Amino acid sequence: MQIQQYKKGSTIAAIATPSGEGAISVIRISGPEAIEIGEKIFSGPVAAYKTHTAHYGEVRDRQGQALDHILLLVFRAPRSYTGEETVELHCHGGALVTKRVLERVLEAGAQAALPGEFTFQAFLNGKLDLAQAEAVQQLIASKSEEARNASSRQLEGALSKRVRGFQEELTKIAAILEAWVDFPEEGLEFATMEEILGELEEICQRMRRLQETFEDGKKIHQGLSLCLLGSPNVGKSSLMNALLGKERAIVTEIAGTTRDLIEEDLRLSGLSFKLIDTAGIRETAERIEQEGIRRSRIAMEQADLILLLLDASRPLNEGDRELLDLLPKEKTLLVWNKIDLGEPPEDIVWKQCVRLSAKEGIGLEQLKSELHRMIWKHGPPSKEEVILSSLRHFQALTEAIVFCETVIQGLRNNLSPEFIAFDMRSCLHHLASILGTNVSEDILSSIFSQFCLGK
Ligand SMILES: Nc1nc2c(ncn2[C@@H]2O[C@H](COP(=O)(O)OP(=O)(O)OP(=O)(O)O)[C@@H](O)[C@H]2O)c(=O)[nH]1
Ligand SMILES: [Mg+2]
Repeated sequence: MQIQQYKKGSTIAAIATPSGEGAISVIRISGPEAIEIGEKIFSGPVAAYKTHTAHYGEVRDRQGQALDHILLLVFRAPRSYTGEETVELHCHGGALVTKRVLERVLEAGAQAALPGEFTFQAFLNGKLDLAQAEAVQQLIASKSEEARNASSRQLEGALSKRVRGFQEELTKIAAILEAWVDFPEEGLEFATMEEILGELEEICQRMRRLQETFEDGKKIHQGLSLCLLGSPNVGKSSLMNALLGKERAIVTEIAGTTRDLIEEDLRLSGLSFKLIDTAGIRETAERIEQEGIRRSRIAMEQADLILLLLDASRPLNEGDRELLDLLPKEKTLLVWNKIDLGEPPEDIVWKQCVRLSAKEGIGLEQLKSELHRMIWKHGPPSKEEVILSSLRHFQALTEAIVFCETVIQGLRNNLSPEFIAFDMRSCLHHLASILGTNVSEDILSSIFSQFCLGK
């Protein structure tokens, strides 16, 4: 979808609730003619209603026949989500009823809204900046408590406020630099130069700290993949089932039971995980199993975290040792399984290690807390912290930092003021793009097209 398809200045309508049967469905109408359309289809005097009031009545077809008994809400511009005149119809939740009411609204003059079009109206009207608009969709798509919290903070404007803070401070410095361009012969006073450098260094440092939060942001918003790996029969599928709390994967005493990747969503300590069970890795001539093992190796490379399972009830075999050598230590947690049957050998040294029994459900809590420690090496972010969550913001901030550093270098090396002022403008330009003040239609299209219909 392209942003050009949005019908600027017209009145749009869509069903804002999910399809299917429910207690109520909400149809949203937004734009200059929303009130007029409300008048046409409703039994009461919509134009006379005060803003933020609710009214019970009938939606009527052209012949005056009642289509549904509804609650109509009025939000007069600019005090609405979109900043436009807005009418919401809360109808009975059947798919058919809702569809009929929407058809009536369209017949009365509204245009069918495209995905994200309401939020785009809000953005155009300055109700939300771009970072906040992006947070709307992120909030809706949140799969974990941490993601919900971070999106909600961004929607409230925490990130925007931080970015605006950088903008304000840098704009002051930019003004001094621009004046210098105009009157170069007067030069910059030594004291001013030192002050400017000091301030720039400090702002740059704060921007870098925000940039670093992107690592946490990715974990929070995209979740993490967690891959179970090991020789056949060590209990990978048993551990998957134990973590999920259901018999998802087939477990037997036969080595080579799992032959394909099995993926399931899992929520642990406020984060969302993709848990992947794999085929046990060993030398085999069996074709299906070979293919399964090939997939295990790919999953292993792509996983954010690996649980390497070893059987504590038997001595290590060659396959186990190969995996121990092969796996990247940083992202691998060593799991001694079947401790109900025996004690693990003591000569294996591994930084991150737990002992458990998948079958008896022993040690699962330790596994979870060890994972938590691996994920948040420096402790989890606090609820108040502003966390960068989108790649777009990360890239823009990175550019801004690079230009800020170039300005610092330029000042140190006595570069001509035009160049320095130019770099400063570029730095500000990239910061502004986070808030959406100067982004291209393509970028807007790619952001708003990810929205759901009716939002
Ligand atoms: N005693 C005991 N047996 C276990 C434990 N975990 C798994 N088992 C048994 O070990 C056997 C293999 O378990 P699976 O979970 O199928 O092992 P796997 O690693 O998925 O095996 P493949 O899919 O063949 O690679 C089964 O008989 C399980 O019941 C445990 O903690 N204690
Ligand atoms: Mg298995």
